[in-house]
Amino acid sequence: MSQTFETKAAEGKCRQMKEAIGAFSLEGEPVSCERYGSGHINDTFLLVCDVNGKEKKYILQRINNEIFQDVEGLMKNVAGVTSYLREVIRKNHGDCDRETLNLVPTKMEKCYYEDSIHSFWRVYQFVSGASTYDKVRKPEDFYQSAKAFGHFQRLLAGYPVEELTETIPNFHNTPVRFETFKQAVQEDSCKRAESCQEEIAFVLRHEKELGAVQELLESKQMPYRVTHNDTKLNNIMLDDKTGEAICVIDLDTIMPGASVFDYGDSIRFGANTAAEDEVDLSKVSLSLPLFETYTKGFLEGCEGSLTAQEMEMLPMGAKLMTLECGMRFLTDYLQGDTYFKIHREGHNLDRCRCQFALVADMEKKWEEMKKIVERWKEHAAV
Ligand code: ADP
Ligand code: GN1
Ligand code: MG
Repeated sequence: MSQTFETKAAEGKCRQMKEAIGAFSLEGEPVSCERYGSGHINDTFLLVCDVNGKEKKYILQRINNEIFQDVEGLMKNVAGVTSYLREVIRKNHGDCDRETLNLVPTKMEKCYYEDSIHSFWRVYQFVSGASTYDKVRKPEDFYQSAKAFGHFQRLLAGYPVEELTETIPNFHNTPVRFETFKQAVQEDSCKRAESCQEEIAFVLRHEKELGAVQELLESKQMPYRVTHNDTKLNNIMLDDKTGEAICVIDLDTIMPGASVFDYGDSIRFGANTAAEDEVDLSKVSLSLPLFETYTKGFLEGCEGSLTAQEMEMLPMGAKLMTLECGMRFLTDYLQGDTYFKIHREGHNLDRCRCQFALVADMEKKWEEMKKIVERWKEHAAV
C-alpha cells in the first residue's frame, strides 16, 4: 500500500477505508487510494489496483448518509437506472463500459457496503479517457453537456417512475426550500443573520416567484419526468480525444422532477462567467452566448419531447435553480455549514452572493433569454 494510503491511516480514517476496499470484488491488489474530484456531498477517492503490473482504476465513494438517509433506496435507484441504461446503450450498439456508470459488486454480491461504523461505500468502474470540468473551457464542452443531459432525460423516459425512491424528499420543491430558509433565519442558531441581511432581503423580494414551477407540476400542467436533478458541468464526463460527452455521472438525485430544472441547474453553473463561489461579483454574469449554446444543445438532446409550456418555462427554470441554490447556500451558512462541504470561512455565503448576483444579471437579460429560447424552440418542434 502506498504512502498516501498510510497517511490516511494517520488521520484515523484508513481502517474504514481498508475495510471497505476489502469488501468489494476488485481485480488485482489495491496500491493507492486518494481523494478525487470536487463534489460538495460525497467523499470520492481514486482507487488504483495493480493487476500483474498493470494499473486498474476504480472510483470509491463514501456516500453521505446524513444527507441521503435511505441509502438502500438510493442504491436501488442507481443500480436500476444504470442497468436500464446499459440495456438501452447495448441496443443502440454503444459502449456500455463508458457511456454509463457501472457499479462494482461486493464479494457478497451487493451493490454497496456498510462498514462496521455504519458508513456506506460503493465502487464504480473508472471511466477512462474522459474528464470532468468545473468550468466551461470552450462553448463546445457546454453544448456537448447540454445534448447529453437532454438525451439522458429522453433515454430514461421509459424508466418505471414508480420504482424510483425519492432520495431527498422535496429536493427541488422551491417553496419548501423557502420555508426551511425562513426557519433558519428565525432560529439564527449561529448568530450569522446580521452578517447577511442584504441576502435575506434578496430572497424575500423574490418570494412570489418561487412557486412558479412547483405550482405547474402540482396542478399537472407540467409533467413530472425522470430527471437527474444535479446537472452541473462536472457531472458529465467528456471524452479526452473527441471532446464528446460520453457519460452522465452523479446519479444520487435521479427522481421524478421538472425538465426545466435540469436545464436550469446547468445554466446556473455553466453559463456563469465566474466560478460558483467567485468573491469578485463584478466577474459574475450570465453569458448569453453560452445560454444560447446550452439551449440549442438541450433542446436537440430532448429530441422534441418537451411540451410547448416546458420550453416557455426554460428561462424561469434557470432563474429558479439559481435562486434556489443561492437560498440553499444561505440556509446552510445560517445553520452553521452542515450540508455543503466548505473550504474556507464564509464559503457558503460567498457561494450564495455569487448565485444572487447571477439572478440579478438574469433579470437584466430576461427579454434576451426569452428571445433565445423562442428562436431555438422552433428548431426543436417535432
Ligand atoms: P459528488 O456527489 O460529491 O459530486 P460525484 O459522483 O459527482 O460526487 O463524483 C465526484 C467526481 O469524481 C466527479 O466530478 C468526477 O470527476 C469523478 N468521478 C465520479 N465517478 C467517476 C467514474 N466512474 N469514473 C471517473 N471519474 C469519476
Ligand atoms: C451539490 O454533489 P454535487 O457537488 O454534484 C448538491 C446540488 C447543488 C450543488 C451546488 C445532493 O452537488 O444540489 O446544486 O452541490 N447536491 C446535493 O454546487 O445536494
Ligand atoms: Mg458531482
